[in-house]
Amino acid sequence: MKVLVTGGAGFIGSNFVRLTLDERPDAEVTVLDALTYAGSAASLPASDRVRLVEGNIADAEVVDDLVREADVVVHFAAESHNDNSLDNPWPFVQTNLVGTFTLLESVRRHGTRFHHISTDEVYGDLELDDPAKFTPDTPYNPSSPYSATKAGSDLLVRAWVRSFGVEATISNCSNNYGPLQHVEKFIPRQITNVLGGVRPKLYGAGLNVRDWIHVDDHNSAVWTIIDTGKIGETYLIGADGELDNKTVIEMILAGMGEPADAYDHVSDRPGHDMRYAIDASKLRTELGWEPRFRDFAAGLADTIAWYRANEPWWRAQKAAAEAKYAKLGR
Ligand code: NAD
Ligand code: TDX
Repeated sequence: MKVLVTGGAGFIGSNFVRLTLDERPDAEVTVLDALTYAGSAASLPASDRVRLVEGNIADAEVVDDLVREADVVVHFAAESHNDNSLDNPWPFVQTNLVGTFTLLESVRRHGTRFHHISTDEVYGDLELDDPAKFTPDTPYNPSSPYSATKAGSDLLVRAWVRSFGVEATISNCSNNYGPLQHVEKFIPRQITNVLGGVRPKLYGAGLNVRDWIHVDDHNSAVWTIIDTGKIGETYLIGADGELDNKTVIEMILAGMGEPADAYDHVSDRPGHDMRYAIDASKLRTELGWEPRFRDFAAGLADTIAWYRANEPWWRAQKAAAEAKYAKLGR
């Protein structure tokens, strides 16, 4: 099976490539990745079953050559960070919308199976005391330029399925954690701060809730959907991992041997979504998927250990990421 993975040099994509090599002996992987600030060839495993092509998903010629030879396209590539989208939305429009459009036109031409990776943020946010969770029927209501462009990309996929018969599925997942995540994101930012003797930074009061899932659980669900999902359907991926940000920072500090209050409150993110929560019952009941990582504290301890052991991987990103935050006052 020839698998084309867009964005495979980023956090979730590179973990997807690893999982695929481990669990799919018949798979050969081509990664198409622009190697932006968020992507790194060093995140990919060395294997003669993996080929990295440096290129842009909005480049129709490059895309078409690779789609022509693929059995399935798994589309992770995106501009993925909310804070960056609030600072400069243009790359989000270009990659998330134009890039997804370019891929859709190519899979349409070649009749190739397509799986689109998206986010729970397309649904906006929930109140802290709302008993509801997001379901596939929740109306789209994105808050940031990032989530608006992801919402738009989902709608493009739906239109290409309905109007052109493209064989696509969509998944919307909650917040991922695990190894190889860029240090701009919440958990790795705080771990690498502590490793560098800097206090973690909590936005606002830190009451915002995220629904954490281990990256390998996200990726095992993606394979379940590719194998057994129904064309045209949307599946929500989550593992019932709701925690507020203050609790997560305290867990990181405790896990690293620091006092639980050794962090700073910084200014809040504009338009900051309060709570995300996923109801994954469609994926569980219709496709029989179950998460394997059910203990967040244990998964977090492994993630801390990974960043401790892999400073050469993250050190180069850290200064640039913190310089961006300094400009934003966060
Ligand atoms: P990431 O920023 O770590 O990786 C994105 C990758 O895409 C990078 O390797 C980057 O170089 C590449 N890329 C960016 N623009 C490109 C372009 N124009 N052409 C080719 N490659 C390009 O992101 P991530 O956290 O791994 O997220 C992957 C996908 O999963 C995204 O679609 C994101 O919206 C979605 N998602 C992420 C989360 C999360 O918690 N991180 C949760 C749900 C969904
Ligand atoms: O230093 C920080 N302090 C802080 O309190 C950072 C970087 C973040 N936060 C807060 C903001 C959020 O409430 O932590 C929470 C998580 O922040 P991010 O890691 O930036 O993630 P989020 O904005 O929730 O979006 C993530 O999950 C959904 C991914 O970045 C998206 O790509 C995915 O779609």
